Amino acid sequence: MMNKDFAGEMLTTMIKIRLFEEKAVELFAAKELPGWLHSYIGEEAVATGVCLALNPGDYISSTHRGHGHCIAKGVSLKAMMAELYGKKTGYCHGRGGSMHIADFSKGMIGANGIVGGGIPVATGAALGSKMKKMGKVSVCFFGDGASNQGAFHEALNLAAVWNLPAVYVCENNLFAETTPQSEHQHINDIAQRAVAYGMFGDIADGMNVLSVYEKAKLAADRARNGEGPTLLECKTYRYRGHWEGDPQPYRTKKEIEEWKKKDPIRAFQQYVIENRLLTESEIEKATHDIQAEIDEAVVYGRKSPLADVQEAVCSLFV
Ligand SMILES: Cc1ncc(C[n+]2csc(CCOP(=O)(O)OP(=O)(O)O)c2C)c(N)n1
Repeated sequence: MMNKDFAGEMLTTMIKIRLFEEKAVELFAAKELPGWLHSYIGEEAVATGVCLALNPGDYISSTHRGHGHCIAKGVSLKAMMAELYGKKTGYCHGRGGSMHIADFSKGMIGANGIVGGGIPVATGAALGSKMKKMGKVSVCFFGDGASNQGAFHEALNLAAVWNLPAVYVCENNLFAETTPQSEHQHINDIAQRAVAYGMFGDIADGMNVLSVYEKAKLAADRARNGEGPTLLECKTYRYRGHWEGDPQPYRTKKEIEEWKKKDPIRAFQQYVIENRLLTESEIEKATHDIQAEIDEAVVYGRKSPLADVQEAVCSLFV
């Protein structure tokens, strides 16, 4: 039910993801962050709507574009930023970087640089939850490209056969790296694939956090009530390149600008103001506080020590 607190949580989660990502982009361009960076800007409504439909103990697995999922599940911005910096105080002690953040205490069971890699992981967690009668739902996020991986088909088939409490959230942002969806699969709606496994398939407007929340809540409730898994496709769009530095010859600036008109944060901000759930000054204050939290995380990441060289070597070989 929409009330002031819930609307505030939805909006601030999306703003936190956007501002974190903008800062990460800036730091990466300044060569402060090593490795690779895949920005989630534009897709904030998906992680936010799905994670707010879950209980704190529920599981999520994520992808190479995973910062938004982590933030929506409540992980520490400091430990995340430190991991992006490759520092000892990061989630993986600086060994994993941007694509490998996990925080089991928050139910965030792992981001994954292997496309589709998180799908069997979340399926295993769903199986564990069912076998141990834990009552937890397991969600995995993945892209349209990942829906062509063998792991996707195997995992969804087993989840249906075993009636697992799983929700498969496909973030269809219309591109798999540089390949448009129309060139890598012969369907528009990935949710159609649910039929092949005998599970429920649904579609949400991934630029509308309320649409995502509503569909994710239905799917999570079904999973928790023993009614089996769901394939939930969220139609979305990434504003930036596949990776930071991507020259993007595969799409036009006009297309990007068209999608920005549907910006999920601006749209929801308008909704909460029109419905008198929040005021502009409340939103301004919340945004200011979030920026301060992110700036603190950056200082923490910057100042933290690098991991010891010995830690880079597996203890088996020392
Ligand atoms: C198994 C595997 N194959 C290829 C790659 C290289 N790769 C990284 S991201 C990506 C595209 C993924 O597209 P999609 O699943 O749609 O996610 P998106 O990047 O759009 O969020 C590819 C092919 C990889 N990391 N892992």
